[in-house]
Amino acid sequence: MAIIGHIDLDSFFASCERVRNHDLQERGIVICMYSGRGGDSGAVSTADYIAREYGIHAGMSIVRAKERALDADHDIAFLAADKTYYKDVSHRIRQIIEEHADGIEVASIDEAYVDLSSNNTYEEAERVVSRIRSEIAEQEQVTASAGIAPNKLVAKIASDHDKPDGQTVVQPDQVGAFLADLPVKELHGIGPKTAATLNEMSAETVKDLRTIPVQRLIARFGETRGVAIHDKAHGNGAEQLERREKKQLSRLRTLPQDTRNMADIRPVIRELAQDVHRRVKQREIRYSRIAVIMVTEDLETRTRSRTLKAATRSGELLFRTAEEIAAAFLEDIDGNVRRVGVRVGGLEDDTQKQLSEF
Ligand code: TTP
Ligand code: MG
Repeated sequence: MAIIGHIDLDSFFASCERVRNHDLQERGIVICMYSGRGGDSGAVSTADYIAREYGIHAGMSIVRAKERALDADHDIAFLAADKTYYKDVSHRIRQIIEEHADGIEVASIDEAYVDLSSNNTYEEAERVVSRIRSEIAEQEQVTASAGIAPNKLVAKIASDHDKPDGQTVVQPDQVGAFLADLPVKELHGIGPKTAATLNEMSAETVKDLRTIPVQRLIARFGETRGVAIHDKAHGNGAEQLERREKKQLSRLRTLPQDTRNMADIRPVIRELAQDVHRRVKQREIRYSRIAVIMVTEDLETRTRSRTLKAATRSGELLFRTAEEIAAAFLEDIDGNVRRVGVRVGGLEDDTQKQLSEF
């Protein structure tokens, strides 16, 4: 059975600005997309959770937001959006997520679905998501909220349930109750126009919507859309992510303590190699490049790789090679190592299984 996670970063653009500007620690933040027509012409891109308390939100005109800020008890900073910077942060966060999940579907600059189905229980899936969120917070100082549910539709709604910095689990038998009292517009894919029509049909909440026979929805919205709305009301959504194959697979781990002793690092490399190898087997692929990643105590990330003569799916070769790379790599690193990682690249389908064994 599928277990899907949805991870959405909290007031993303504003959070990014707070990370790089210490003057903003205590202030509210509004990120603006200026129209280029001069003055304050333009719209609010996002507001942080302080500014939201004063009714400032995405989509509002900057002029209006500034009016509200005047009446606020907080000092609120207005900043122009810097998309290039947010994309960099987003990209790094995506890599953190990829290290933990079997599959990822990036839905926007600040949200991604993750496939957690290889976990046996919701408890295990929850632990994986907690770890992803704490690594994002630790490495990028940005908080994320998450939903864990049987499909994408419910996971997305669940990630919004306890924002900011929250995590909500909706197990299959809880889906009905979880959705029941939500306004219909909260169902992803039901826009304001459809919601208004449904309200006219006296469906305010999802629970109301469930009482409308599918035939009536089809008569009103057409076959495809009518069925889709009916499905959403019952919490039925996609259980599979859109497949975007990863070009490499990696696992990283923070060492129990900073060290440059190979005897401490070797067992971690072995575990990481086993983890990566497990996923290589699951995906029925072969790899032709092996890399070791080392994050030093001053948080610099360095990578060293080796290309094999032929693609393989051997786990033993992966461990041995990663170990060799790591030992040589340590010679070139000053000071201690904080995190290590193992990565495979040059991935291809394992169509010639027998030949590739060695
Ligand atoms: P959202 O995830 O919708 O919003 P958010 O991350 O700011 O806040 P939340 O904590 O509720 O998730 O959007 C992600 C980013 O996309 C947001 O930081 C800024 C940008 N964005 C716009 O530029 N315009 C918009 O209208 C919206 C909604 C978002
Ligand atoms: Mg967000």
